[in-house]
Amino acid sequence: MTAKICIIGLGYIGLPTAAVFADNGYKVIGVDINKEIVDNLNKGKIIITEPHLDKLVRRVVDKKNLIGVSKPCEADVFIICVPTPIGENKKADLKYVIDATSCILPYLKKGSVVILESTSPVGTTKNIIKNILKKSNLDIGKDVYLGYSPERVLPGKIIEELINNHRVVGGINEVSAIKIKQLYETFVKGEIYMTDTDTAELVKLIENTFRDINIAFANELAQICDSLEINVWDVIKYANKHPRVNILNPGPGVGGHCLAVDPWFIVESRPDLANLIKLSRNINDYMPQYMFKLVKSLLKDDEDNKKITILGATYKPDIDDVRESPITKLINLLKENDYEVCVYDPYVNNLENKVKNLNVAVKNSNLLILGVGHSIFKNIDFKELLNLMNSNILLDTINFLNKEDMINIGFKYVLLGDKNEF
Ligand code: SAJ
Repeated sequence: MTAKICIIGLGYIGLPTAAVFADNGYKVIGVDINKEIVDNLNKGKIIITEPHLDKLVRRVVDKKNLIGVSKPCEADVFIICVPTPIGENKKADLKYVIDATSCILPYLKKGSVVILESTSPVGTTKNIIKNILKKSNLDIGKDVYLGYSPERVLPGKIIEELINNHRVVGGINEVSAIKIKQLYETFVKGEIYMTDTDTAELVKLIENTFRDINIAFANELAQICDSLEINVWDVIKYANKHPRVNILNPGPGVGGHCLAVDPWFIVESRPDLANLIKLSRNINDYMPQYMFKLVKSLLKDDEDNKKITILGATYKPDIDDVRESPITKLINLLKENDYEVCVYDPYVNNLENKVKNLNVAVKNSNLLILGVGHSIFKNIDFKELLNLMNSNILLDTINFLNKEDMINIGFKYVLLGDKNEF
């Protein structure tokens, strides 16, 4: 008989995971404390934007393979996919993980499998989760199998990557790792590597930390190039022609709920040793302020030059997610300093200062900022926008636009990391 799976947390990871398991014949119960998510799910609808997810969810809900509920229930497998935010102190807040684990206690039985998917500090599965599960009086590792199985999916490509990426599974013992591997093998086409839970937790953290450090390097280079009057984009392009060099792109900062958060979990474990990791986080976190300084210098602190229009507010292109977005941080800095900010982002609904009509957002603007490179922005008629503006200054934070084209239209084109003096 096919196992019944209970997935706790129906966010960006839990919902796609639930849908993919359901599509592979499992009876899946999706649990979320957010009533809107659950009610929509039971109507076959989703409230996030993610390619192919809507159709998949509709299909599995119609087949009754996936249902949404607000509390966990009896099942064979429990997968915890709840958020692990950081607090003001930059330490992981494990409240949701602890609550979710406690909630499944009454439903544990001999043979149950418990899997943590949430990105967590090293030791969370082996210490915190295991200790809570022990309250069931079952032998954790023998009666109940426990492990950590992190996702690696890229927002915008979640379904594709859920199925095709390799996976690392950590068990609190070998039999737990084998059980979990067997479960994911039903849909994962990549390799599944087995290890212990501490290793799997650190692997997940260092993947995002590796990327964060590399982006910090690019962001530091952008600042150095501005001051040396060299174009950072050319520097990176030519350096990357070396067979063993692959520098990432600078930008207005690093957002999302992964790169901007996960490295802190390593710093939390070893603050005395995680120097490079911490420094990189701080470099990336500084970028919205660097953008703000650049904006101030472009507008020359003139009282009459206060209207700024920003295109894009999400943390990266072609998604609707604004979590930790560097552009929303820049918006706040500008507002705190009395700039009038209009934001145009067709992907985001609930956003302060959002103006739905692009022309209205741009009218009488003193500065146009390209914050996010949504593909649809390629279709914008920038000449028309220039005619509506009160100035001709265009700040491209991501090297999205063609410099020559913009100059030919009549813009004063300013690019992050391209000889900006301030
Ligand atoms: N960014 C840059 N420069 C770059 C690349 C990205 O500034 O060259 C910025 C983006 O604009 C964005 C942030 O970094 O603000 C993060 O974007 P991302 O596309 O690098 O990653 P995420 O956060 O959408 O997804 C990451 C992925 N991790 C890695 O690539 C190592 C994904 O595979 C993980 O599953 C996901 O985190 C997660 O859930 O942990």
